[in-house]
Amino acid sequence: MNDAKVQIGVNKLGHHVQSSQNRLLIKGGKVVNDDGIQEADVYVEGGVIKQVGTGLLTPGGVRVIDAAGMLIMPGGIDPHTHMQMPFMGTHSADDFYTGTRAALAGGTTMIIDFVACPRGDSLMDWYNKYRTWADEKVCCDYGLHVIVPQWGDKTANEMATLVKEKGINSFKCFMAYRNVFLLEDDEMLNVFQACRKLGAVAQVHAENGKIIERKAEQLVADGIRGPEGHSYSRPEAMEIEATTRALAIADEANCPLYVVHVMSAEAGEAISKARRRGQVCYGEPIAAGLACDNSSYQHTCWRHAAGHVLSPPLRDPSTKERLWRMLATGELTCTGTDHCVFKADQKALGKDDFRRIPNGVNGVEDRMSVLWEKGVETGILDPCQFVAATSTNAAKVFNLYPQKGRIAVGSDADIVVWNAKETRTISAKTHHQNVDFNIFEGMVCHGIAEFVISGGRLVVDERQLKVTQGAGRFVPMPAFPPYVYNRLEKREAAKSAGTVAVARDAYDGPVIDLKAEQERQKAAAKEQPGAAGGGGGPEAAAENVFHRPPTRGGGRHMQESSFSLSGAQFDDTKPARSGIRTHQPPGGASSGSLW
Ligand code: URQ
Ligand code: ZN
Ligand code: ZN
Repeated sequence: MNDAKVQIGVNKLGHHVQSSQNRLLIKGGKVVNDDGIQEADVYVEGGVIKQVGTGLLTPGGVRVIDAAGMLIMPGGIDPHTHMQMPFMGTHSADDFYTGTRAALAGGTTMIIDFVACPRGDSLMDWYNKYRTWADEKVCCDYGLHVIVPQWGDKTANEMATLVKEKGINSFKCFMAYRNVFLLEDDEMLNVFQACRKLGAVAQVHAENGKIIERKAEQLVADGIRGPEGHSYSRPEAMEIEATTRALAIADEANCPLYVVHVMSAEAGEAISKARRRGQVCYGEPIAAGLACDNSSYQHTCWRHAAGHVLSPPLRDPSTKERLWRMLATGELTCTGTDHCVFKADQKALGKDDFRRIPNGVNGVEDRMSVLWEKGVETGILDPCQFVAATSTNAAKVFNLYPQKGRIAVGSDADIVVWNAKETRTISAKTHHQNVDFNIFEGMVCHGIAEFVISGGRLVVDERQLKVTQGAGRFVPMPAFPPYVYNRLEKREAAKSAGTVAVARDAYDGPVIDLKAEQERQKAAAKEQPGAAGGGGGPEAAAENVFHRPPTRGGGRHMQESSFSLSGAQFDDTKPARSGIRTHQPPGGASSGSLW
């Protein structure tokens, strides 16, 4: 891990006191926003962008940054990181200091991490814990999403407090990791409904965790214990199924849904289809999924293969291309990293059993370069789309825009001066992430963060890191992001306009007496040959083949065969019926109970 110049506590001075050290004029570059590129200078003072244009008049004592031939872009926002997260018996190795320092080195000026509250614990306690951990360590601004591992009155109340008082506007549900995070469908519906009411964005880790668990058990029983088992146990179908289910549940709750780490192209397509149907939902591919594939799980070096273990796992090599296309067309919205690193000795917890390998890979430092190289250098994205995918869209979805995600007067001075002409080679030997492995090892990338400005402070100066521990701020994310909720509210109103009770005359005919009907059926069953105390013979034997109880209509259970060895049919002994009587007539059943 590279060393950096570290200052501690300078941020505790107010911005006004620091401003004399933080008057910056970025000159001679091209300003890139998601909606256009212009040749302009940018003047920064007191942590805020004060002027954008040419021929700017600026006060004396200004540090001039020469951006000739370079791009001036909004700093990256990584909406998906896990710093110092307690997980699988250990905790991720990058803490809020090393992780945000690495982020800045790569041109990312804000992270949104996850409060990882385990099942049974209080969301509020864990939120406070994360704030304490992060506030004293972060080198750049940060926000928090909150994981909801259970449902109940307390959860509902805590969610409300977090939104109304604590700057939280998004909650994540896990469909995997049983007994720790996994939520059942009805619990998820409750969380989504609560999000809708509070104006929050629901997020989901979409994998069918229970089926995966069974598959993993079987693989281990069959002797597959290496990291390849991680990939075999989590087939793409489990991600597609869970994504589709989550979308359906979110639609039912009229809740916006953000699907994190979309690793499967078909899962991405499910999101895209839902968007085309009008659903307010978003998909987030991550740098790993856009640049790596599942061949790494076949690597004969255990460390190498285990180093790529994350969930959902990397997919086949054709997936990357499809994810990229969906990002380019806007079918997928943001890019994150799911940065969650574990060193070799931590990954080794699973050396004899892949189920114990802590899940997670690096990316917070690498994302901007990897995406530039794989996305812009290949002609899939233009620089404006790059800005949208790495910064602006996340700012919009999580209600940080235009404070973040834009180079404009009044926006926070979170800026990267990007040198797209030069290349660097990614390596664990030179990166700043606190881990001895890099999934992008050896990748040569155009795009270097030549200068990075975070909250108006120059934190990367001609590629040299000069971070300040604790200088970053917690950025509250307000409820009801307009980018998300404006359309959702209209759509919800249009949807509910179609759900009206039909005016009709009340039914005043007879209603079946279910109790009497049951008694009658019981009596009839006793009369039948083969019933206890009734007749015997071959027909009775044939009847006994059908050992499942009859359906409520007295018919054969659909999972039973209608074939019997004697040639007798299930309903041979039943009187023929002239028609089918339905218990749920069109217009609804007359009783409140299902059966
Ligand atoms: O699932 C996640 O997001 C975390 C907890 C671990 N990282 C990973 O494997 N994707
Ligand atoms: Zn996840
Ligand atoms: Zn994650």
